[in-house]
Amino acid sequence: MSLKILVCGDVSGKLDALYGRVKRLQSKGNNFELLLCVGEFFGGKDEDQVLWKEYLEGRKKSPISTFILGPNDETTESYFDDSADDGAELCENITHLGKKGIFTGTSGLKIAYVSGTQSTGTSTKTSFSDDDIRGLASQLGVGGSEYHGVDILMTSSWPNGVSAFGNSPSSEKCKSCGSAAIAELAKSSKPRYHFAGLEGVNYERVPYRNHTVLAEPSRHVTRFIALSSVGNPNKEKYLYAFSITPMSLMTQQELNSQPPEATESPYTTGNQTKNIPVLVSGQVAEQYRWNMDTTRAPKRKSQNNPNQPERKHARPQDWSCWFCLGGDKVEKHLVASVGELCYVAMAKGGLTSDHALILPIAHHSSSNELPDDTRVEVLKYMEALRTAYKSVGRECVFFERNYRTDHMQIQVVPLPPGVTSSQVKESFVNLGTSNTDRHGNPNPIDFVELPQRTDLKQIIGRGIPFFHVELPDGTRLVHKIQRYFPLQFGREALCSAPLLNSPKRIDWRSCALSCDQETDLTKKFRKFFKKFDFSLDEE
Ligand SMILES: *[C@@H]1O[C@H](CO)[C@@H](O)[C@H](O)[C@H]1NC(C)=O
Ligand SMILES: *[C@@H]1O[C@H](CO)[C@@H](O)[C@H](O)[C@H]1NC(C)=O
Ligand SMILES: CC(=O)N[C@H]1CO[C@H](CO)[C@@H](O)[C@@H]1O
Ligand SMILES: [Zn+2]
Repeated sequence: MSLKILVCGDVSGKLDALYGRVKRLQSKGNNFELLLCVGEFFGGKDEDQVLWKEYLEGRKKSPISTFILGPNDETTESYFDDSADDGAELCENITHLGKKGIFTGTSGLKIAYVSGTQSTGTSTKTSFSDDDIRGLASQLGVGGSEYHGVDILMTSSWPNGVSAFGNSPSSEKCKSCGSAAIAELAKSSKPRYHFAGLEGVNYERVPYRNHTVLAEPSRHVTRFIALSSVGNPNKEKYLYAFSITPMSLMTQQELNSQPPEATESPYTTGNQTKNIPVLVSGQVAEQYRWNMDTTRAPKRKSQNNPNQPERKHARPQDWSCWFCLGGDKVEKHLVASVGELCYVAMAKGGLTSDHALILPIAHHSSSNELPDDTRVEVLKYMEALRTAYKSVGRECVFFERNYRTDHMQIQVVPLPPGVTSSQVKESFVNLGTSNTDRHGNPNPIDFVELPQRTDLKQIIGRGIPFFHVELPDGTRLVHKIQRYFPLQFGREALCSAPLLNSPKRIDWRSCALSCDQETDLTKKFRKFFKKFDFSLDEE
């Protein structure tokens, strides 16, 4: 049973604007269960007081049951009278939740909440103390064997450090804003959704895990969403609509399914940066060449020579990244070829048995951010792979999605013999045209064709998300990602009938193989690619 919920950032007294918006959504047939407001609900100005009086006296009415936090500073304390700590119904359909607590809806949805900002000492009407947070944690029963998490955590303040390992918030100040105690609470209480306000910034972090991969059984992920304020001048999102089934009604499997883009928890304990040697890319490559084929002596004598000056572009590895070749998580058995600065791996759940990836060894987010030497090697691998597939009568497509990923991957997918570039183009363009957003509204993905010899960087600025595809005839199409972009888009286009004709393979998870099968594919691929693999050349 799924419930539709609305969450709003700071209302700051703009009740008419908020409820006007809610009524329009309701009039389109959306039946929302409740509206949760984080941050500051009331405004400090005289006119805000006047408007509120209309609601208090019943001349205006809230069209939805609304649950609010507050106060967060002195200017709005007076609205709450004696309810600041324990909460109260302020008027019909507007309820103040109070300073902190747990609220369970009739539907079984469990919501924990904390209002205010972090106090430097004892708690006040507008701030919470460490004791408040500990009190809430024990009320929830966190740490106990029966505790599995809450559906929603509402806090006015951001948790400090939430963007670590994730996408960056648009505002620089939000990389360090927020409360350490809220971060601690988010970590221990493991909400499925965590909402915050007060910063006037919309930030939707990619989901993060609440378990250590391989070392612990999987748990549900957390989605942290910060909302901007009602009527903000930048038109940033302040109202978030979503559907949720209370966790108490879900199977373990449903609850714990992991979105492919999930990251490490931003609140991991221990000092992640400690004991991590800074490696030089060439050294990592050498290590891997050893691991892959221990019968072969290393050939690049110069690299083992301690007198050799270090490479110019020494880049640290990110130990938590799945694709950093020097990191802890890279799946070694999928690695097929290792060059100086790039490597080739088999795609997990590939579209074909020889669907490969080209990746930089060091942590670079996209082909737009690569240093020149790395870019040159990427092109070398592209050419080598193109030639290899051609030798068996197949053309290939390269595509890259620089969105919700922070380590560049170029996907290389060989096509069945006879498929033409115009068929491939048509498939990508048609799928783009018919794209809809999460709510089913048209949201076409439009492509621009890159002129020959034009660098992607000239069209798409650094740091801007994009989707790029290169057809067999060298035509390159690029889409600048502005809003929601379907993560499986490239796979879906290639799975269409004239191309691979394999609609069941769109989701990589449905193509997942066992580790043994993957090892086998990698071996076969290495054998196939050997003749074309320049990384194996004797110097
Ligand atoms: C109060 O909220 C409920 C449930 O969200 C809604 O059905 C009802 O119409 C609201 N009351 C008013 C006066 O709009
Ligand atoms: C983590 O380690 C680094 C380097 O040793 C140090 O500078 C930093 O202060 C440490 N951070 C914490 C939270 O201990
Ligand atoms: C409470 C809890 O188990 N938190 C864990 C969430 O996941 C990270 C790993 O990503 C662990 O380090 C935390 O301890
Ligand atoms: Zn990486």
